[in-house]
Amino acid sequence: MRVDILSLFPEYFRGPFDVSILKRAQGSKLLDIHLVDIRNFAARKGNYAKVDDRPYGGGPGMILMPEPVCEAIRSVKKEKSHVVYLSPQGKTLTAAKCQELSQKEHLVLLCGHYEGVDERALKEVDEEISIGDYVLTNGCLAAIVLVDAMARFIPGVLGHEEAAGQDSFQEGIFDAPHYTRPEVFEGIAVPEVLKTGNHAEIAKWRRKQGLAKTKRVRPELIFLKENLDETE
Ligand code: 4FV
Repeated sequence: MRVDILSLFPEYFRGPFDVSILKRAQGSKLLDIHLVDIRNFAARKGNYAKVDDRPYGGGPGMILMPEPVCEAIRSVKKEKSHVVYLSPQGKTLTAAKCQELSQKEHLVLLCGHYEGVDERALKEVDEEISIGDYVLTNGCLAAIVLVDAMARFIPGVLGHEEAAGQDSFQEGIFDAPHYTRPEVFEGIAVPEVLKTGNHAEIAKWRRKQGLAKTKRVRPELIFLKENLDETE
């Protein structure tokens, strides 16, 4: 999958994409990430490229101008491209959305900066996605989160032992508690059932534990799941 990430700080992405699973995914050409600097599409006065301006109607901060944003999007957009604008005003990112995006041929990610982007630039955007109900200083972080969570669903990105299919939220509920050696840690022993080798019993215990914690911490997920199951 090709991913073009449009931002004002391409250097922001050094690090997260250069290590571990995402580095390996690029090495094996499962993921082809390109960083585009929106400033390269701005009108230049001398060596100054203006990408932001004050908001019409007043108010704090600056707004990303429509021209450089639209030109940057059009510089990479193809027939099969899917353009996502990362912003707090988008639909909240979920595992299901990550799975859906992982099947796209070409993703174009527009990172928000300043107070946001001129609304008219959104005509080039297919959907707006938020990573959560809080405001970041820089939209690049949201793009990193999306690429990371989405890439896990690309076949071959995760080794078999890390299959995304067994993830939290795959069934709409939390993962079960995990244990590894030592068998007893500071007086706390690993639950007996996990040492029985009885896979049916272990799977039952894990599901029960996952459900119990989901009910306690995120009851709305249970509500969603029950409704989802009913509709399936
Ligand atoms: C955000 C979010 C987010 C808004 C102001 C960047 C910031 C600045 N993006 N999910 N939450 N973006 O807070 O996606 O432009």
